[in-house]
Amino acid sequence: MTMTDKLGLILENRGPIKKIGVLGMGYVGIPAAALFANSDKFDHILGFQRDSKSSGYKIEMLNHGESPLKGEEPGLEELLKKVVDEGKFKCTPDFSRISELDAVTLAIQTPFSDPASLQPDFSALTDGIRNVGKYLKEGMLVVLESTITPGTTDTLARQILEEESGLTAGEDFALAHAPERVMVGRLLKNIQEHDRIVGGIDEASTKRAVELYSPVLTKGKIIPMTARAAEVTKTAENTFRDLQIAAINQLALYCEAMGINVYDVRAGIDSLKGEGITRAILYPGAGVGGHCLTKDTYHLERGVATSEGTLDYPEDTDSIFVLARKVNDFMPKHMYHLTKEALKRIDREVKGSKVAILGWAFINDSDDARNPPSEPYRDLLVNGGAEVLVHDPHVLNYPGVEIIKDLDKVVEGADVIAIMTGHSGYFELGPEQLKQLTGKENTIIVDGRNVVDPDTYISNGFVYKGIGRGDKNDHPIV
Ligand code: SAJ
Repeated sequence: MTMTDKLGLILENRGPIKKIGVLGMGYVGIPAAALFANSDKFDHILGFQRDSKSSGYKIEMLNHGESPLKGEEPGLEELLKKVVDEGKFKCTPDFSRISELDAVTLAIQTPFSDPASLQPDFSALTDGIRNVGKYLKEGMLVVLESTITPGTTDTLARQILEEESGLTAGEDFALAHAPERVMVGRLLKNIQEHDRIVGGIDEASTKRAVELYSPVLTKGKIIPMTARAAEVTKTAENTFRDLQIAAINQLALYCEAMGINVYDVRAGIDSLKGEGITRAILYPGAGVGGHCLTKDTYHLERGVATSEGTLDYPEDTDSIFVLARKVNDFMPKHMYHLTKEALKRIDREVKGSKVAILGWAFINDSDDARNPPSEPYRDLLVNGGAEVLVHDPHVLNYPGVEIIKDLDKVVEGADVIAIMTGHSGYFELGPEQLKQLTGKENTIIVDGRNVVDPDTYISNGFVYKGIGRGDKNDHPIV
């Protein structure tokens, strides 16, 4: 009897999955746990959260049916209240209760401590896996939902779980990777409607993981594959998105140098419809932030660097994926260069100027400020001797940076207004209103998200700079 047959038998004898645990009560774990609890296929869901100083507060909030996630998450608050009131979901710091469960998922952050040396910081993930290993029982399923370096499920995770439990993966317990594909602001919708990649270390593990995720999908379908293929799928889909953004950012820089409007070019390219995704063209901007695109390339790079096989790749040639990272990481610096050039046009310099940054969140209409492109831009200005104030309608606070809600206070007396995030409210702003606040004859506006109409601002005496707007960036100053 093969290992997987033995596991298949154990899982069959154990019966259908009824009790599930979710480790990591964050943007991925909380909606996932709520949807598991809302399914009549499952009896009871435990959310595991360490009772730490920084995030222990989540336990009580969740057990009152309240979402600790900031920002708008349609349907989540109601669903949490429902499943808590029904007694189907409970949050606990007691990891020993893992032993009473049929399946456990881990949705824990996997940042990179040093992208250059491709060193990820797996400390939180490893702690979580070790906690599961301690209470792992025969016939249980363990699923990693975090985005991880290809190979992690079948090496690091397997080793720790076997070490802690004394059991064998693929023989005594099932192990799989089912990467999250959620975006803030639509967490529940994404989990239910996106297809779900599910990859086990063996067939029995894949089959068991398919049983776990099928009930929560509405429009999405399950796409089964091996654990490593699932790891590559996730890291590669974000790497491809980052590459697509880098391509349009590079084109935007070219358009500036050639004195043309990147949005004309984009509309032109975009007109060649059909025949698949390759013709999809994204949007240039002030940078790429967030917890995903900024690191998943390095997970993919580390995956191939640590794989057993030999990579056949042109000699002395950088990975285009890493180059894409460098182009996207350059965009906040480009915003700084545009700001300097604009100040020079009115015989001013960064030193002593007052800059109003509009937008700290990494993405529009969200409070998510993980790896915000605004931060390197602000650092360059502050190091250059500018006084910088930051406005964001959604972000509550950020270490070392005062986030001001009063836009007038931020723009008042400013020499430069820099738009770093495309929040909807900024599209409502007008040149007269802003000019009144700055009180300047020639206020500078640097648009990093194509929010304002250059001509409207230029005709009101603004000095305009926009990413990709080579057709306007050297306009005559009115
Ligand atoms: N951005 C641009 N131009 C664009 C699109 C985005 O400059 O055309 C910038 C955004 O301003 C932001 C950053 O890129 O700073 C990331 O934006 P995003 O829309 O990719 O948002 P994420 O990182 O939250 O979501 C991505 C998504 N991945 C893919 O679409 C392949 C999402 O589906 C994933 O679930 C998520 O990563 C994740 O958690 O991995």
